Amino acid sequence: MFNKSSELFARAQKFIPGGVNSPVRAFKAVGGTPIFFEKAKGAYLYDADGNKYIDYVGSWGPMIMGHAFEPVIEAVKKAAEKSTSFGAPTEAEIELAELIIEMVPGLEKIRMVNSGTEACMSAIRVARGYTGKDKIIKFEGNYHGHGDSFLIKAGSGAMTFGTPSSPGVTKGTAQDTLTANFNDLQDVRRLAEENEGEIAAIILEPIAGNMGCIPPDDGFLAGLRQLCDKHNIVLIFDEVMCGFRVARGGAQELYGVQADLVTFGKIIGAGLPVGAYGGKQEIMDMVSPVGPVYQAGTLSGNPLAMNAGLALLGYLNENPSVYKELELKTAHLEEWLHRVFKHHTIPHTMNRVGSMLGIFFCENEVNNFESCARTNTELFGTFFHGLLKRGVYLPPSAYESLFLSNALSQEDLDATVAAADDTAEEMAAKLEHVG
Ligand code: KE4
Repeated sequence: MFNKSSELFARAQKFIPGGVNSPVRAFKAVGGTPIFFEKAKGAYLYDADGNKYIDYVGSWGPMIMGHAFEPVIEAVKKAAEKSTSFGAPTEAEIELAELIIEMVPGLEKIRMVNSGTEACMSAIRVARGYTGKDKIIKFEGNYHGHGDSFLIKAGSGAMTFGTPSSPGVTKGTAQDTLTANFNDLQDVRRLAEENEGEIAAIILEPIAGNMGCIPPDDGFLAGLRQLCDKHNIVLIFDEVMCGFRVARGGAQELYGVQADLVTFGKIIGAGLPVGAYGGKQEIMDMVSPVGPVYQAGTLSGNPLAMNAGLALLGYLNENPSVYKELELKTAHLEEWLHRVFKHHTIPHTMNRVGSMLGIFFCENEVNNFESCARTNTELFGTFFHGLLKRGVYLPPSAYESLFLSNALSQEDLDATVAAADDTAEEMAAKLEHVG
């Protein structure tokens, strides 16, 4: 079933730490051997052993139209024939910047980088340069990449591995990162008042996607906006995950709250390495070479990545019905998974925003880090492997979100529910055994 993946994993571990280039891929949170993939098309992944899977990871978000989406492939092929990089400006960078600014409310200028981490690191540096203040507030369970300032009570892989605050981050750095409870305005208000005049930025995932999927409570984002206005703090929405995923204009459009800076990744590169940060001209013109805040990158604005992003975002911009279709597909999956878990008396909660879906095996509602941490991770492991062996690939961690692609058919959703129903029997038996 997984012989080739097992061989490849053994070989990979000789040369690459943990055999992976990103920790969450190592299956440590769910056990077993990571699957090595060979190809993918539309909603389907094919592993090194030739097994086929219905994909609910989508490379952690970029594959909103499914894998090897024709317009993207064609665009990358064409761009590659003209060289893979110039280290100099190209028209494609302007076109993608223009398109993102057209699609996202409130953006006036944007800078391309090579990852979501770089986008978030740069955004807080600019906020610090713009305000002359050092501290930032982030939220427990939010993940903004592996920049030092963010590896304090972080989500995603950091949470999965129990290292929400990573070694290697200096005390000097850590002291400038304050952590608040997600969806707890009072907690943020307290920190803002206790550190009056010292906070440069509040950065958050407006829809938390790195402790499962947790939407903002009503009024939370608007409350943060008011707090930032009152205390002269830069509000940064990290939309690396939810940007272009939950709506054409991302979370700002969905909730009608405007941040001062927004970070992007994933979908804007259609699977190629791209990040970006942007916002008001007054703030963004702090960035070198216009302003004094330095930020650079050899491959920033890479022509292959720009053309891939243009093809995918261009399609989404011209076909906004995709978001309605994704909404219906994800709502259908959520409803039928709920019926399966209910039928088998499996304690569960699901949170959904558009085509981001969080599945938690616990009795309680989940609206912050503490409640998310109560999810039964062992039971999630059973769920994960039960679906895997039935040809359905979920994110290999209880602290991640599922991402649906518009390539999923009704048959795919039905097959997923059937696999979950079979697996739920195993889960129920495990729960009975535990008593
Ligand atoms: P990257 O540096 O991995 O491109 O982006 C970091 C990042 C920033 N902000 C948000 C909201 C993110 O979700 C991410 C990265 N997401 C994870 C998935 N939970 C990447 C998967 C991985 O680490 O391999």
